[in-house]
Amino acid sequence: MYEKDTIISPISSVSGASVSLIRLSGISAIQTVNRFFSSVNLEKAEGGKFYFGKLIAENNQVIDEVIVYIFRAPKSYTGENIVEISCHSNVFIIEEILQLFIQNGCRTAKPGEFTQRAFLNGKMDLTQAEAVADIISSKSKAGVKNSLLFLEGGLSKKIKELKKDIIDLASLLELGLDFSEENLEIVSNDEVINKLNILLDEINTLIKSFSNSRDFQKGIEVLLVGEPNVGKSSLMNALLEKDRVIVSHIPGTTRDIIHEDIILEDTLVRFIDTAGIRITDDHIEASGVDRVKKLIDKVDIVLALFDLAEGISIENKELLNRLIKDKGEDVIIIGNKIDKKIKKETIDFINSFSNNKILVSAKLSENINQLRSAISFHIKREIQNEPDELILTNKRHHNILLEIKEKIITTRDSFSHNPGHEFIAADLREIINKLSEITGEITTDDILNNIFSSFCIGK
Ligand SMILES: Nc1nc2c(ncn2[C@@H]2O[C@H](COP(=O)(O)OP(=O)(O)OP(=O)(O)O)[C@@H](O)[C@H]2O)c(=O)[nH]1
Ligand SMILES: [Mg+2]
Repeated sequence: MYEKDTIISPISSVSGASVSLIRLSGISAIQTVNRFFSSVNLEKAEGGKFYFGKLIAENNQVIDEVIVYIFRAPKSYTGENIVEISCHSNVFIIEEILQLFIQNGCRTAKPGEFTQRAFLNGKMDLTQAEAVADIISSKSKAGVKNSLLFLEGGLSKKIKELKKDIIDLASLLELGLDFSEENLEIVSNDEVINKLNILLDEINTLIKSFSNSRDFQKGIEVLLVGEPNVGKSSLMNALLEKDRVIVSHIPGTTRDIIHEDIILEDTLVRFIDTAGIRITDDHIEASGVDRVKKLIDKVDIVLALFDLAEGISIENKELLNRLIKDKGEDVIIIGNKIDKKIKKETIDFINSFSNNKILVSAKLSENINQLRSAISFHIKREIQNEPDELILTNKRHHNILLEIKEKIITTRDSFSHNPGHEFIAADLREIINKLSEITGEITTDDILNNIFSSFCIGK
């Protein structure tokens, strides 16, 4: 059981919006807000309706004009009494409202605590609660759509069906035991093996879908690398269509890692500009370069830039060779400054690679659309935008399913070696329990705390 105190938190983001939402959930939510609400008696007010009025502090000062929405238990997100206050989106107002209620008996909600209460009150199972966090954090439209399938109970339904199949099988086996003296075969050994194989196929399908899910949640990261002054920051600005990064003719202008997000192909794409890669005595630049090398491993696409008007150092040639060895087709080679006189040696070097190559002028925004198309192509290849069936995105589900897969295999193999029906019942029970861990029917406080603490505040 959980503490039944009343919790409070902002549930909308503050910056830039005109209205913010604050939620109170718990037994005294309605009563607490009512003490400071000007227009109607909320304790007598109907649930499922909103009420306009002023929030007035204890010193009779008006904090804000607000709209208050009442949800009465159990017809609410958490299953408890909920009050949601729409106030003007201003940090001072939001802070004053929070403080008012905290000083009057509420407690700040922990990350994920609203959803945790919804789970504990039987409003949703664990896979649905996890889907709430996934929808919010998803960095592609496909990811959102997929997480919505989980919120609707897609995985829960699948788990329920699998459990029913195992329970049916266990019942038949038990019946077989009852009639074993009469030599009456209720279920043949082949049938048992066959049913376990079907179950294994279903589990394998779910497990396989996990490998496609990586970019759903994460989005795509595109890293710009190259020697100082090749035009990385200029290209970043051209891609973003705004002057986001400082550009100058002085090599080593960019010292830090700068990123900016745009949406391409219904996916959040993060462009990351970096310090030019060069062996240097300058400590700051050297540490920047170190960070770039770490980033290369982690990103989806690397744009390797070269200045077509300059020659290429041996070091840089080695760098590109290494980059392509590590990242393969995920490296797009960019020859920049086509508006200048091009050096043959440089273009020949670039052409010696089979990777995708694009010649651009970052400064004049030439061929930038061609580069965008190449990035789009990569995204489409990575992210299946219309997932027709459930794609597993959650590591916890994946790990449990891997355990179940192993258990089914050992159960099947030991059954085929020794079809003694007594042992298999315990094995099947174990598989059912593992499936119940996914939906949270069987769980521990530690597991729950671990899941919900990874949520953001206000979820
Ligand atoms: N002619 C021409 N000049 C360019 C082009 N792209 C960039 N430049 C110039 O090259 C210089 C360096 O550009 P930046 O974008 O700052 O280069 P960078 O790779 O970010 O440099 P660092 O941050 O120092 O590593 C600037 O003077 C730019 O105006 C281009 O396509 N054509
Ligand atoms: Mg730069």
